[in-house]
Order: sequence, then C-alpha cells, then structure tokens
Amino acid sequence: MKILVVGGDGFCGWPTCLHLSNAGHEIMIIDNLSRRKIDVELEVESLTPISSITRRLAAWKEVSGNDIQFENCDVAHNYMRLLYIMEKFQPEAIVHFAEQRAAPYSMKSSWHKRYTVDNNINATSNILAAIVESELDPHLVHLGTMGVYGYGTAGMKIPEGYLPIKIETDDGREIRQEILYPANPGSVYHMTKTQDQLLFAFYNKNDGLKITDLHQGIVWGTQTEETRKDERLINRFDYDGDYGTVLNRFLMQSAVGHPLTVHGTGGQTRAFIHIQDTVRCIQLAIDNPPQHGERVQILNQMTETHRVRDLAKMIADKTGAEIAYVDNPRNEAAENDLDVENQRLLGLGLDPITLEAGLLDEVTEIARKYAHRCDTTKIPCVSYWSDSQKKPSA
Ligand code: NAD
Ligand code: USQ
Repeated sequence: MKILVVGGDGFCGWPTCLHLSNAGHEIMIIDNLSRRKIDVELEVESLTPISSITRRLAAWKEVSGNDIQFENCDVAHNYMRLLYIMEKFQPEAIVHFAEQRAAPYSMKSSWHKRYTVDNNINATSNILAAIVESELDPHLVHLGTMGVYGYGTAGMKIPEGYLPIKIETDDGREIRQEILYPANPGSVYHMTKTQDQLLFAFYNKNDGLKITDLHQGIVWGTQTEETRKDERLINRFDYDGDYGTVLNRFLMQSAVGHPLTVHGTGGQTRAFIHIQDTVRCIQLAIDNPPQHGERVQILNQMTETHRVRDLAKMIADKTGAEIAYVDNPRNEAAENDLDVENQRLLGLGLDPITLEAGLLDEVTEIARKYAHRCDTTKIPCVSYWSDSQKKPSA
C-alpha cells in the first residue's frame, strides 16, 4: 500500500515509517523538521544521538533494501505543495503525526500558544481540504490524545470516543443518541486535539472521508524492532522539561542520578503505551479502515494506567533513585482516577507490552549509555500554566 506519513521524522513517526516499510508498504514522509528546530530553540538535544533525515533514510536503505521518500514541507502553511505531493504520490493511507505535541511547550508564552494553535489546526485542516481537492480516497489515520477527554471519571470507563446518551423530550419520549465524549482539554496543545475532532466529524459528514482518530496515551520507551537494527536508525529520546514525558523522564533521571521530579503529590493517573505498541496499533488501524459512510472511527490507544507517584516509587525501588516532590507547574487535578475502555485495538489483535515486560531496563540502559549527552539544567519543568504559579526567582 502507498502510505504518506506526515510528521514521519518525529518520535512516533520515524519508527512507524520503518515498521510499515518493513511490512512491505511504500512510504513517503512529509516533515518540515520543526521538531529538530524546536530543539535548537530550547537549547536541548535528544538524549539519543539521532541522525539527520538524509542519513536515516540512507541507513534504512542499506539495512532493509527499502526506499523511503522524503519531502520537506510545512503542511500547516504550504497547502499547494501538500496538494501537489499528494496528487503525485496518490496515497491509499495517510498517517498524520504533524502537530506540536508538548503540553508544557504550548503553555510557555502567548507566542507558543499561538504557534501551537496555528500549526496544529492548520495542519489538520489543510490535510483534510487537500484530500477532498485531490479527489483521492485515502484512509486518514490521525494521532489524537487521551487528553481530549480530560482525565476524570464519572464512575464509568471512558468510552472510545462516543458517549451514549438518553434525552427525555418535552412530550415524554426517550431518545437515545451517541455524541462525541465531552471535550475537557488541560493545555492549549490538548485543546488543539479537541478541535481536530470537530474537523474530522465535519469532513466525514460532508465529504464522506474515511478517518480513524487514535486517542493515544503517554508513549514510553524509545526503540522498536526496526530502530534497534542500526545506531543510525535510533529513535529520539526527549528528556527536557518541555518535551520529556513522565515515565521516560523518570527512567532517564534515575540513570543520571537526578531525583525523580514528581509534580505535586504525584496523584495524577495517566494512560500509557510502549512505542513498539504505538507502531503496531497504527498498522492495525491501517489494516482496518472504516467503511464508506461510517462515522469517524475512534480508538483509545493505550494499554495500562498508572499513578505518577506509583511510577516514581517503582523506579526508586528498582534503582535506588531519590524522589523529589516539586511544585506542580501545571493547572491539573492533584489526584484523579482513570478507567479507560481499550477493547477495540485489543479486539483487532493488539497484544500489549506492559511495564512488566522488561523493557523498562532497556530504556534505563539506553539512558545510561547516553547519559553523557544529558544537560541536567534542562530537566526541570519551567513552563507554567499561569504567571501566578511562577516563583519570584523562576
Ligand atoms: P514529535 O514532535 O516527535 O513529531 C511530530 C513531527 O511532526 C515532527 O517530526 C515535526 O517536525 C513534524 N511536524 C510538526 N508540525 C509540522 C508541520 N506543520 N508540517 C510538517 N511537519 C510537521 O511528536 P510525537 O511524539 O512523534 O507525536 C506525534 C503525534 O502523536 C502528535 O500529533 C502527538 O500529539 C501524538 N501523541 C504523542 C504522544 C507521545 O507521548 N509522544 C502521546 C499521544 C499522542
Ligand atoms: N509529570 C510529573 N513529573 C515530570 C513530568 C510530568 O509529575 O517530570 C506529570 C505531569 O504533571 C502530568 C503527568 O506527569 O500530570 C503526565 O505528563 P507528561 O508530560 O508525561 O504527559 P502530557 O503532558 O499529558 O503529554 C504527553 C504527550 C502528548 C500526549 C499526552 C497523552 O507529550 O503529546 O498527547 O502525553 S495523554 O497524557 O494521555 O493526554
């Protein structure tokens, strides 16, 4: 199958491209390399030494014999080029990763808020408009987030996208409907993902586009079967206060002898998935497109939930690391429970890799191997959800 991977140079995108290429698909990446430029802005680098896109692609050709094509294009702002590439490549599936994905980065300043909204919503809107204008009929697979739901629970499992409701009409009849689960974003970044959902619902209803939205939890790990094959294929490992996500940060912090930075009481419960399962889920989604006329297919892409302080304790017990309870820079519930439905991907054959699978050790080993590349001044989270949270010295 011809698959266009938009945002294919990123943390989830790169291993997905290799996985799909290995499975025999013809892959074209579109990426504007903005994530690499943000590293320059933040004066930080991936803990792992990632190769340039040209070197990555040459290494993959050498290792697998497969070509992956690459086009440098900002899909949020260069609509005509996106359309041209699409018409030329004629993709049967498009995987859309191309958004600014860090909640703390999206809250740093008014510039960062506006950048995130402009980039993410325009990227999604342009891809949808280009699909219609090109008159192609690809299946669009988008990486959404569990954060569209908020992380609360009303005493039920968070369903996969749609909430069944009962409405009592004025004349006493009972009407049953399914609506999009109420959006409850916790950052400007998460808010852009809730807006994406409306764009998908509209283009699905109006133009009949086939769309799958994968509401993914926090991805942990760094390597997959394919990225392990050669050091030049290594995946990125973000550890800084903006882009590093909690479990990978704790594993890296334990490896470099830094206390584990638990926000507040660490009472936040979140959904997690290993990067190897991310790439498998995307393949499962591609293999199981919605039918024409079917509503947007929404799947919760997560395999387990954990409370942040439990993760810290587990890693501290394993490695002897200290735990530091630090002021929470975010505006989020101090404690929450989370119960999530994830039967759809399990039903399609996902066999989850859980924390017990031993891969925690692999992440720690990688973090140890590249510990000399860590700039410990970049570990603290210094992006605040509001000015009132800043300490005078911060
Ligand atoms: P990433 O930042 O590593 O990758 C995103 C890629 O998209 C980058 O290579 C970037 O250069 C590219 N990009 C961004 N804007 C672009 C534009 N306008 N035009 C072209 N390319 C553009 O992020 P990631 O961790 O790989 O996340 C990928 C997707 O998965 C995101 O949409 C994110 O919201 C979602 N997601 C990620 C996680 C996670 O834990 N990493 C969890 C849930 C959902
Ligand atoms: N946290 C700490 N200490 C840290 C870092 C984070 O206690 O050093 C806490 C945060 O306060 C938060 C939780 O850990 O309560 C998760 O934070 P995170 O940075 O790991 O994850 P988040 O900001 O939610 O974002 C990540 C990805 C995003 C994706 C989202 C999925 O960056 O792209 O959409 O996970 S989800 O969380 O399910 O919405």
